Amino acid sequence: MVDYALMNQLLFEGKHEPVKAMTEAALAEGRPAAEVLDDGLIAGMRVVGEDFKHNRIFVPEVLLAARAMKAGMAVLKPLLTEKKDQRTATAVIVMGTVKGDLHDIGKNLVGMMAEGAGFTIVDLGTDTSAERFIAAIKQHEARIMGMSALLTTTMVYMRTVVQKVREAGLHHVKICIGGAPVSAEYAKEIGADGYGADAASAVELFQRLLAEQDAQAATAAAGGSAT
Ligand code: B1M
Repeated sequence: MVDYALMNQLLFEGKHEPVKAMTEAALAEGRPAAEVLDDGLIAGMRVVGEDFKHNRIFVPEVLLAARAMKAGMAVLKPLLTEKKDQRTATAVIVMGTVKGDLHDIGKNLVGMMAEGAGFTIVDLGTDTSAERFIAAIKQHEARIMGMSALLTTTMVYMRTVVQKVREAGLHHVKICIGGAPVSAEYAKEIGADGYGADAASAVELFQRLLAEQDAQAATAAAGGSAT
């Protein structure tokens, strides 16, 4: 039986092949993908974060741990992205990590889970400027935009993106933010429509905002005002 504590340790040590094999083995044992993700992978990465913070490990070790995390995520991806809800299938979400920021593990997870919930994801990757977000929203007629930031130095750029998206006349697009240093309060402060603490709550947020958008469109079509 797969031992999650050992899996966490192997992830910490950056052993990507064993982490991949243990992810496969856990699924073969019938463990749910969400459990393998939370207890096998994310829990290991949490320890990496703590040790990084206290200078017990450094960027090279973190890079190896990130590679191991991604190896496990690649195994889980088909299960997490398997479409479970067709009602949201036409809704496009443009996602990206903001300018100056290269962290993409959390953003990728949110994208996978949202895809599993039926959304179509346009992933702009990392280091994404406001201009790239705006161009992608227009090109793909996105209804939602998701921004991720993991650094206190890059989260401030989210405010710029919100401003520029609104200045571009894209008032109907719902803007969501997430990432370790941000919060619901910060989302409100910068004029975003919502904050997701983790991938599951981000997907719930997307679904709620989509329903709100549909209700607003219906009210507008009926010639009323959304009060
Ligand atoms: Co970086 N790093 N890092 N790092 N790194 C942090 C963020 C840090 C907190 C570590 C620490 O000190 N404890 C710290 C930031 C401190 C701060 O800003 N105050 C830090 C630092 C300092 C740095 C560098 C500056 C280090 C250096 O070079 N000296 C550098 C910056 C590079 C850059 O971006 N320009 C750097 C580099 C790196 C690596 C490249 C080595 C690597 C990233 C690899 C990659 O992503 N491809 C890395 C990693 C792995 C981390 C930690 C250890 C782990 C992040 C992670 O993947 N977590 C991180 C420590 C930490 O976060 N405590 C750290 C797992 C992931 C599942 O969680 O990303 O939080 P998370 O995503 C969650 C939620 O936040 C939410 O849902 C996800 C799933 O549950 N969510 C969203 C995320 N995005 C969302 C978007 C949404 C909704 C929800 O949209 C709507």
